[in-house]
Amino acid sequence: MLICCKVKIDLFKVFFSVRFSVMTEPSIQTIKENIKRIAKSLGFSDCRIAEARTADHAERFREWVDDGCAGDMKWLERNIDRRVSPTEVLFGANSLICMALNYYPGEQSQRDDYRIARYAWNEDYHDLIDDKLKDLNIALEEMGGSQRYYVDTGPVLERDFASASGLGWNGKSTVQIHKEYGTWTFLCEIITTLKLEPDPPLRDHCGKCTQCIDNCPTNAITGPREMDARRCISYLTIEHAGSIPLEFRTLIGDRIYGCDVCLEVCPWNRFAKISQETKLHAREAIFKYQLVDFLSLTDESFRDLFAKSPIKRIKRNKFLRNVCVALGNVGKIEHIDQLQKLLAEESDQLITEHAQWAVEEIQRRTFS
Ligand code: B12
Ligand code: SF4
Ligand code: SF4
Repeated sequence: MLICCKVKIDLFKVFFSVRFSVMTEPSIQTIKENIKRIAKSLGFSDCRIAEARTADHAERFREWVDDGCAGDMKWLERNIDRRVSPTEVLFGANSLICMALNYYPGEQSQRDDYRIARYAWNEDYHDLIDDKLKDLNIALEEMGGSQRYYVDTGPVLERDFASASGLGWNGKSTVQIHKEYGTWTFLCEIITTLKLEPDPPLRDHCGKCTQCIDNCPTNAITGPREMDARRCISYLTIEHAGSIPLEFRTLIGDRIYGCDVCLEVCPWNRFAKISQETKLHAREAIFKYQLVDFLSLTDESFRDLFAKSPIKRIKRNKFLRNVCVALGNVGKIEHIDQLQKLLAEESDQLITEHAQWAVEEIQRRTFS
């Protein structure tokens, strides 16, 4: 288990004070404060408590799935009852400890020929946060609780419970906004049998702003707090398995993995702070690549370059599919040779179909 020395000492102090307080029957309030202190010492940016009851917007979620908005993400259709109800996930659950981690890696290091969503500039947050949750779980066991913990790894409607706990509010983009860290937070939670006093929710602070809706390149935000995932560039470049529908290819622009537009335009990011997690700052080796260089990645060099990165999850063929779409949109005539080379040597049809499209688009833009 990787806990740095300072955190270890802090945890020891807190464990000791919890043990001591358990002997003297601590109040619910003291336990809650101790949990928040441990969460802070583990590097979480904020930690708040929600009651383990059915999610406030459970019905909306069911309708969203029924309307087909989840597209290929069939896993969202499974376990709906569990996703909206923590007591279905953990028998005897009383509370959710909801946490946010600031991942903002700054404005630097994005190249001018392609864009990668900031959350994927370096290591996979699932692994990084899972380690922290493991440590917090040990502390909670010491306090007598049984737990299940997730960071987008289980059936939990994370934004709904984050809203209920007052971590932030659901912006019109559907992204959860934290007053201090803006949109740049990962969410995670521990469902526990410990009965903790819930924190009050925040009110909505979007006001009259509609920046995210107005600027979404594909009109995926169909109304305030409504999104059709099938239109979202994040879905199209990460989750969608097959060919990218023609109607979206040009709109994707130079985005090769995820999309940050509705986050970048949000005024609540004016005071965003750089994350303390250096493993989430831009990985130099990735951003050394020019867009066209990615075409020469083999399975092996793809795995090496994106080791421990979330990008590794989409595998080489979906990644090169995305690179070809971006080249079709921003590539130059001198890139056609590399695309032709790929067309001659590549056997994966998903890649060749998009490479052919890229060649035609570059020619069309250059000669029309
Ligand atoms: C599926 C999914 C996606 C899909 C669909 C996104 C969507 N908006 O539904 C796609 C692939 C498009 C996607 C994209 C992104 N995702 Co995503 N995604 C998820 C996942 C796995 C499930 C979300 C889900 O259930 N969607 C279905 C809709 C209906 O649910 P929902 O947005 O959660 O909305 C409910 C709540 O918002 C609730 N609600 C809560 N409070 C309030 C308040 C009011 C007043 C109302 C009316 C409703 C409401 O009502 C809704 C209906 O139940 C979650 C992890 C998880 N387990 O929850 C991560 C998660 C939402 N994603 C995350 C991230 C970082 C992103 C991206 C920013 C990545 C990127 N840069 O490319 C984009 C953002 C795009 C966007 N505008 O949402 C983070 C969001 C963190 C945050 N601060 O909000 C999460 C929480 C993962 C994590 N653990 O950190 N994602
Ligand atoms: S991530 Fe991009 S495509 Fe998806 S809703 Fe936000 S702005 Fe639109
Ligand atoms: S851009 Fe404006 S409307 Fe959209 S989430 Fe941010 S504050 Fe709310």
